[in-house]
Amino acid sequence: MLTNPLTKNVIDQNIATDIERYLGNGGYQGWRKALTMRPEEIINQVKEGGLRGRGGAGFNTGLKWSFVPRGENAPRQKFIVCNADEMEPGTFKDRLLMERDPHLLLEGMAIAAYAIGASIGYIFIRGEYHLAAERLENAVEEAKAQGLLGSNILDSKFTLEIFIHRSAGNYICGEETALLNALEGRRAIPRAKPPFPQVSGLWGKPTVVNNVETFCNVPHLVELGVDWYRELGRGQDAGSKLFGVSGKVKKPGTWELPMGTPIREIIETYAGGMQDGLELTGFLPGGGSTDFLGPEHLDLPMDYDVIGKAGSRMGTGTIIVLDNETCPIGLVLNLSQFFARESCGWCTPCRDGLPWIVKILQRIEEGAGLPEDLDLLREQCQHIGPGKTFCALAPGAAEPLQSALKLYEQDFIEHIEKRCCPYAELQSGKQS
Ligand code: L3W
Repeated sequence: MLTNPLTKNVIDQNIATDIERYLGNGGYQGWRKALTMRPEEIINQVKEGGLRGRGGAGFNTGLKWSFVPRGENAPRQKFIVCNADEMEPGTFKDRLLMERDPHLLLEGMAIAAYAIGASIGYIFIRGEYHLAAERLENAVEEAKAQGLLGSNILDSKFTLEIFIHRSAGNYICGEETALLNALEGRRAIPRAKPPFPQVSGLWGKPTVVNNVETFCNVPHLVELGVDWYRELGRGQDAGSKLFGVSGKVKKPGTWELPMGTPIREIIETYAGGMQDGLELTGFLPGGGSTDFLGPEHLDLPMDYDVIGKAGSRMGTGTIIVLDNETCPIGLVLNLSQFFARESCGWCTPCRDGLPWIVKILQRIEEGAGLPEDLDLLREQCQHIGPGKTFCALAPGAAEPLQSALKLYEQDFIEHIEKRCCPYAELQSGKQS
């Protein structure tokens, strides 16, 4: 059985950057099969397969597609859009898929476009991802030359043109409605939801936006079926997932593993465990905008709802580990600086709240913190939390901070009482 459907080309180093190799590996079979199916059948299969959005939110993909209006009264023009603006701190999974298996993404997008009735697709790609963008551009030309994209695809009368759009660069462009504004040439600020893009998206037309990895799951799910796909998962969730680990582990990296793989197994077996002499004190399970979990959570399976119930989010599934020699306040400061810089500035709590948080964290880290700073930070987390801002950027930024204030409270207190960063002392002691 094919156990690593997404990364068979990546893991085996059998990189399928050209269409001949991709076809040789069984590529575009899902697309050929999809063209023999009715669009509703495909949507149901993806829904029942249990594929959930791999960009961070975990929304059911088939359900999302089913919201696109159909029938005579629906707008004729619809769009399919790939969110390839991978900028979440600690997240490096979509780049690998695009660089090493660009046709897999195109195939997934083509199936999605056919299912929702879109004739135009855009891949909105992070500006720094030059190699991925070049390989995708080349892949589009190759697929067109083989009649797999373009007009009257494989004599089906279905037409799809896919364009690669390089981002001018801003984290907020990864928010789906800001991304649509950027594609339209407007200022990249989020739009109010509802209406959701599936109903009113690009230029007001029905639009489905999915993450790179989400699209890459679709060809195999359609080709091999619901049961096969569901059985790939080890826990509650279906399919496989690219999990990553960064931080002071022996072998940081990205691996395709079954959904529901325990966190301990990912860190110890695949990432080789902590570097010698270091202990894990906590981790962010899915990128920089998730809540810290402690060592007592290491045996949890990586499933969306399980991690949610534990008080965090699986997010992008890319774990950032923290060790006993790295300052948790320094880490949260670094993340907060990123989120403050990347705020689009549209709403006040995010625009003004994040720089204020940075200032407070900075003075604590530099040994100038005040005892009342902890309450001030907790209050700020409330002001930028869910429902207080226009989009998920600021609530996401609050997650590592609010959880660090619980898990690492003693560290905050020590910084303030000792008027220094004890971890900096530790490092300088080691060097002398
Ligand atoms: C119709 C409803 N559609 C939700 C759709 C919605 C969207 C998807 C998820 O943020 C998170 C964020 C980051 N009717 C719907 C509906 N939808 N309810 O479902 O929606 P939502 O609002 O749950 O999330 P979001 O605003 O898309 C995504 C977090 O992911 N994240 C960020 C990752 C960043 C990258 C990157 O760098 N590219 O991946 C990581 O954790 O913080 O919380 O399509 O339309 N009632």
